[in-house]
Amino acid sequence: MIERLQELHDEAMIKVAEAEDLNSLQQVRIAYLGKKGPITEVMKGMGKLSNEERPLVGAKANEVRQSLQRMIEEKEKAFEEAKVLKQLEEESIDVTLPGRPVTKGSRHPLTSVVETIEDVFIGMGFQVAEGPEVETDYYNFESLNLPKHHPARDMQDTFFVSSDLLMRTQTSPVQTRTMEKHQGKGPVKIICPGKVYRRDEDDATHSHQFMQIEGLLVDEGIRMSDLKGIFEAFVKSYFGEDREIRLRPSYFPFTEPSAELDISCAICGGSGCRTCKGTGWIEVLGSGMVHPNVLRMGGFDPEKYSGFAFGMGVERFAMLKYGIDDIRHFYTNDTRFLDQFKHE
Ligand code: 2NL
Repeated sequence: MIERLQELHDEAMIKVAEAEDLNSLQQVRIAYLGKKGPITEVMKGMGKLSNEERPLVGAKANEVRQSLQRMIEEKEKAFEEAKVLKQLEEESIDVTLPGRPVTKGSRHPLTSVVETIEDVFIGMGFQVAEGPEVETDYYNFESLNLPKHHPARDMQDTFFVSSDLLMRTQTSPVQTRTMEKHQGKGPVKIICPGKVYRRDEDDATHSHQFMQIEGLLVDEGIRMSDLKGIFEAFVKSYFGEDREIRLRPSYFPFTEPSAELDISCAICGGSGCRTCKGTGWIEVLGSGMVHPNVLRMGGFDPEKYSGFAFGMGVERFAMLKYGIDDIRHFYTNDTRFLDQFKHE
C-alpha cells in the first residue's frame, strides 16, 4: 500500500507539472485529493491492516496528501501572479505618448463687448440692470411716451405675442421698471444690456434680434453737460484717448432734447472715407434728456428731477472695433469667425 501511495503521488506530481492553467490544476486536485479519488480509496482499505502496518500507511497517506496539496497551492499562486502581471502589462499607460488636444471654447465677441462696456460704466458708478424680453405694451411703449397710435411706434416694427404682450424692441422697459422701483427717489444710475427684437429683413446691417445697451441717469440737477462728459469718458475709454466726440440734434419720443453721438473716424483720421461715408464722423448712439412725461410715469417729479438716457447697438460697436462687415456673422456660429476672438 505504501508503494501504491508513492505511485499515486508521483503520477499526480506529473499531472500538476503538466497543468497549464488554474482550471486543469483544479481538475488534478479533484481527481487525486477529492472524496472519490484513489488516495481516499486506498485509505478506506486501511481497516484490514495489522496494528503495526496501519500507522505507517496512515503516515504515508498524510505525507502524500500534504505534498500534493503544497505543490498544487504553489502552482496556483504562480498562475495567479502571472495573471496579475499580464493584466498590469495590458492595462499599462504609455505616459510618453503625446496628449490629445482639448479644444477650448471662447467668449462670444458680443459678450466681451457688453462686458467691456459694462466695466467702463461700472467704473463711473452705474449699476447693471436686467429685465424680461417678453414685455407688456405699457412698459415697452406707453411708459416711454409712445401712446397707442403714436406714429413713432412704426419706427420699430414689433413682434407681438398677443394684443398686449410683445418682444421688447429696446431695453428701455428695464429702465422704466427700475425708475418705478425707486419710488420717486434718486439717483437712478443704471445701464441695461440685453437682447431686443424687431421685424426686420436680415441683411449685412440688420438683424431681427440684436443686442442693445441703454443707460439712464436720473437725479437732481442733471444737465446735458453731464451727458456729454459721460460720453467723452466712455468713448475715450472704449475706442481710445485720441477719439473726438460731437453731439448732433435728433429726435426720440422719450427724450427732449435729443442728440446723436458721433465719434471721429479712426480709419481716415477725419479726412473722409467709406466707413464714415466721407464725413470724418461715425454715428454710435442715440441719446437725450429724459422727457418729463417719462419721468412722471416712472414716479419722478420732473420739477425736482431731471435725467439723461442713451441707447446703443452692441453689434455696431463690435463691428467698428473689430472691422466686421456683416452683422450675420454674430448669429451663424461659424467657428472660423468665433475662433478669432479666443483672446478677447
Ligand atoms: C435709439 C437710441 C435711445 C433712450 C434710448 C430712454 C430710456 C428711458 C427714458 C428715455 Cl427710460 N430714453 N432711452 C433714449 C434715447 C435714445 O436709444 O436709437 N433708439 C431707437
